[in-house]
Amino acid sequence: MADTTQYRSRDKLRELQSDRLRDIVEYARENVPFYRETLDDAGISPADVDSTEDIRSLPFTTKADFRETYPDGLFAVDDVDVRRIHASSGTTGKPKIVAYTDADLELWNEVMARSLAAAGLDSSDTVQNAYGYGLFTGGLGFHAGAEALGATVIPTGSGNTQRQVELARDLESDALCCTPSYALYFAETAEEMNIDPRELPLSTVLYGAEPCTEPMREAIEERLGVRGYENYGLSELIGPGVAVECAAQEGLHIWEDHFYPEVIDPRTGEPVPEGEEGELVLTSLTKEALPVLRYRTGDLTTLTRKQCECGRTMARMDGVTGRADDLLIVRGVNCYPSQIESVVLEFDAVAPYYRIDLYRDDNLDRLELTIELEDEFDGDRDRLRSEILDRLGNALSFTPDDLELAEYGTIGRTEVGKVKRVYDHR
Ligand code: DLL
Repeated sequence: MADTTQYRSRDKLRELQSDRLRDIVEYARENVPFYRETLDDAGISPADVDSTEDIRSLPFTTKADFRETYPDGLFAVDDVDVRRIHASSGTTGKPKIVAYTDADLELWNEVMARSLAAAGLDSSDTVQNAYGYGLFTGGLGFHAGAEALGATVIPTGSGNTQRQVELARDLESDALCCTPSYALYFAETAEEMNIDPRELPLSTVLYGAEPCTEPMREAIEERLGVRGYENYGLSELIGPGVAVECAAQEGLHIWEDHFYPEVIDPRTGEPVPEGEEGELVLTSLTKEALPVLRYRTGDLTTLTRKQCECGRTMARMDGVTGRADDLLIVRGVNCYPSQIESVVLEFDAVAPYYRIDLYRDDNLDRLELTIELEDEFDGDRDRLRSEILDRLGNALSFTPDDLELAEYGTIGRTEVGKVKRVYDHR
């Protein structure tokens, strides 16, 4: 049956969201002592919440709240009703533990199946799932969603890349699900095996879990001969399947009937005008085991509610340019790793691999940028270096203290898990 939810009018959607918001605030207050306390402290009774407009009066939930209530202080159901646990390991401290009831798993399947369908897949497709299985939500999230769609799933998980290339060829995988950095690693591995990755049957890559700039997406599409569709999500809300690109590739549709989005100024907490960049805040409208109200994701993006050419009415977010805490402040100049990535990857001679090292010498910050050259590069390195430095200076008012042009293949590749490109030695 066709899913009409994604195409309903904004007015109808708002009505549904308002109903669900009222219910979830009441449900969270009744079942999670943490929410009873924070709502009471803010002087808010669920009866004050009439429509989505009122969401602004609710207090935020933060990563620190997950840490402080570790492991299960935010759960709203008894153990007997928890069917599955996942966890997301932050860079510091304890992992955030998240839980799902049967109904939550069904909801997850539904939004993942929708996400895969929006990216053009259907039950005739073979989906090779190279996201890690285990506590990470990527593996099981994509797996169950692809099954719910009726597709054939090959659960390779991450790693073992030579075998993955062989399987993609022999089992004629149509789609590969993986991080953007892994998609490139997969292409490189195929080349090393003397298999042209463009000749593989793959036509789609469903990438996510890490930032991916436009030039990085182009590199993936070009090297693998595929179309890339971005998927965004986070464990605290559900996992992958919060938002995904459709065929128009003009932003990621947020499945707003389940996840209510806002974008705020991370410094003031106030909403920013539509189209302006800020921190994404999400409220789960239907989750049972772990309802979250106004969760500060830390992810920076913009939001538009203009209708998409695909006909879906659900709001779209831009690809996440970075996290509020990824901001590099080097001698008073602010910039994000993704901005550096966008600039350097505009150069054809530069391969899509780089790293940023930060040091502090005599109380002064120093940033070293290492970028890889394409294998076939035999041009003038000094000239290329000064062109890149000029371009960085013009585009970002920023020049690294050191710019190393490394040989192709010298920067470590990430075969399992999320790529790390910034090393702060300070
Ligand atoms: O990474 C869920 C996921 C799996 C999404 C597979 C897409 C595909 P966590 O491990 O909890 O969950 O990490 C969530 O990863 O807050 C973002 O900072 C980042 N992230 C996720 N998707 C994207 C994306 C999964 N498309 C955190 N672009 C989020 C940029 C992303 N960053």
